[in-house]
Amino acid sequence: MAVNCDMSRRASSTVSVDSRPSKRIKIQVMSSESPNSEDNTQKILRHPLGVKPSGNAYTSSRNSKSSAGCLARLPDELLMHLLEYLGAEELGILGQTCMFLYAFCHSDELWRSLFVEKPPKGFSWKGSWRSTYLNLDSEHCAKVRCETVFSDVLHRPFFCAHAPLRQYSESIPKANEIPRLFNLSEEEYAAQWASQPFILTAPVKRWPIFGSWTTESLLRDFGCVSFRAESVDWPLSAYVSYMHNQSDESPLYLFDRSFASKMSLSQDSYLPPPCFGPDLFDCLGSCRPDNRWLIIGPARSGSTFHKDPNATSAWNGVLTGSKYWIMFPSSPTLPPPPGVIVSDDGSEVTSPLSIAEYLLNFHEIARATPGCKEGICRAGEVLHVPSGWFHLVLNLEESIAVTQNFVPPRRLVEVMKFLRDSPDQVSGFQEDVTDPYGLFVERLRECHPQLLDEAIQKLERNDGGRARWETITKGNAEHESEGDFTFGFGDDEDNIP
Ligand SMILES: O=C(O)CCC(=O)C(=O)O
Ligand SMILES: [Fe+2]
Repeated sequence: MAVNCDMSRRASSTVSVDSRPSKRIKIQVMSSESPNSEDNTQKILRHPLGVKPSGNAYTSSRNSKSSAGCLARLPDELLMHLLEYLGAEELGILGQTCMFLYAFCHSDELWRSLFVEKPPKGFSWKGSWRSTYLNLDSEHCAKVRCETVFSDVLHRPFFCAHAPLRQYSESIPKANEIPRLFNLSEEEYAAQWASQPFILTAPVKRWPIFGSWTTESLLRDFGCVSFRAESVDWPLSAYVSYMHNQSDESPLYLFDRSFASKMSLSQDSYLPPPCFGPDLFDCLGSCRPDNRWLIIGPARSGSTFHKDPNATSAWNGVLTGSKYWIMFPSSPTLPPPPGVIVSDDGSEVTSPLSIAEYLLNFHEIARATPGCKEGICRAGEVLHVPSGWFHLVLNLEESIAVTQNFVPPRRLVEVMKFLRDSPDQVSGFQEDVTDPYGLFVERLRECHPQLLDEAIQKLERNDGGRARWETITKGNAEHESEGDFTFGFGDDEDNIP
């Protein structure tokens, strides 16, 4: 009998391994629980090749690993890393040598990497990365049973690709709920909400594209247009056929910043919800960094924990489907969300686990962590992401959304500080913009001189605070009790709900 063990695996990959070898299969649920029960994480899923979790080796009289020759001496993680260096032909040959290596060489994540590195021209999606890369129809895919292969490296991604996730979006504790409002005025946003997450239920329903953009209508009108999905550019028709027939642990996510020109969108196809007011990056004109994206993905796709670029704020309007959000404020004195690692200088946010693995391992502790905010943004609603907030997003169903990043006057100082103090982390500007901070200050001086003056004063006050903080913390041990002094922009207390 297969047992699902909760072993940790792959320490670093952000793209996850998926071992499904061919077309979508119906997963057998080998449990007495009702198939509709949401508490399914303990249910035992059968891997398409019959691979079982490592722990099962202890009760089995046979273990195929022993026939893998000297490769059997390697831990599975290392073997998988080695296989990442092989090409398609080598994987094919090695995979024919024994059942154990057959299972490893079928790992779909290996084939996903090969595909992404060098996409075959004019491919059609065949249900798995391997069969698409090799242009194999399912009837031409051998199905070798690998019942005596025991490997978490192969089984865990499969388990994560199928473990029910919807339950994590349910029973949100009252204190964690992201407020859901009908609408806000510009004044209300500036006065009370610029540093808080919230969901608005009115504005998106007024967009001309709301109701008219569905997967089917986009496929009809833009099927031949290529969109960016992570590191590949695919015609929408190829992406939709992938989306409808895949079972990756981390499904490829369409995230395209040039959609408006590709789709010849008119100015009024959608408008930013008015409450967000002016976007101060507008004064950069054509030099502004990327600021809007079309997002399409299947259920279980989404975004792992991150903060938005350049300390900008964002809104994310859902046109179809629904998204579960879990968010945390950040500040120099707050730890990052559980399971998220931030480098000392704050420049790198590492969230090494897939969304499924994160939810399986960290959701409970994340939900109980002070500051945690959660909510479901449904079709016709828009969610506000305040500058600097960590967020993880899970599509509960196939979803289409539009997101836009902006600089509201109330968060100008954060953006200026980021551009000034973290130039190596600034992103999205064209290469010829060599000094984003200098350019922004210059343009603000022309367009919003008063806002600039106020922001510079706050920055200077903050710099003074920082200098004082550094004096206190550097070798001045008798002042250590002042260690709870924090520097901020005066508004920062509203960062913490
Ligand atoms: O829809 C998503 O996956 C979230 C995108 C995102 O991170 C954002 O809008 O800031
Ligand atoms: Fe984001």
